[in-house]
Amino acid sequence: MENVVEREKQEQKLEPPRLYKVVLNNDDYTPMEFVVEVLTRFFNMNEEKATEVMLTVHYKGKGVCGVFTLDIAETKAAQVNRYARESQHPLLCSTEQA
Ligand code: NFA
Repeated sequence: MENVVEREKQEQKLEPPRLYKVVLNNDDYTPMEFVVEVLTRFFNMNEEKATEVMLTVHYKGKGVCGVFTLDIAETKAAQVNRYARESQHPLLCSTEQA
């Protein structure tokens, strides 16, 4: 009982974690099909959603893949950039505070 009171006091002090967008940037060379594969593989999108986000990036210059806490956002961006470089595409993934 006392524990619950202490925990509730503690919870009231906590700020929500800051959130970061993982952003894909357009370029002229990465194949559309590769971008769709990245979005399905790293962001668990279905083909339809991945195609929609890919086209947003293609036509508007950038697009949001997801919103995460800092560690997860930076890890996802690094994984995408490593995979793109391994595949010899210039695709760039970055993070921005949400
Ligand atoms: N603009 C690229 C092309 O025409 C496709 C692309 C989309 C690249 C989204 C990067 C991000 N092949």
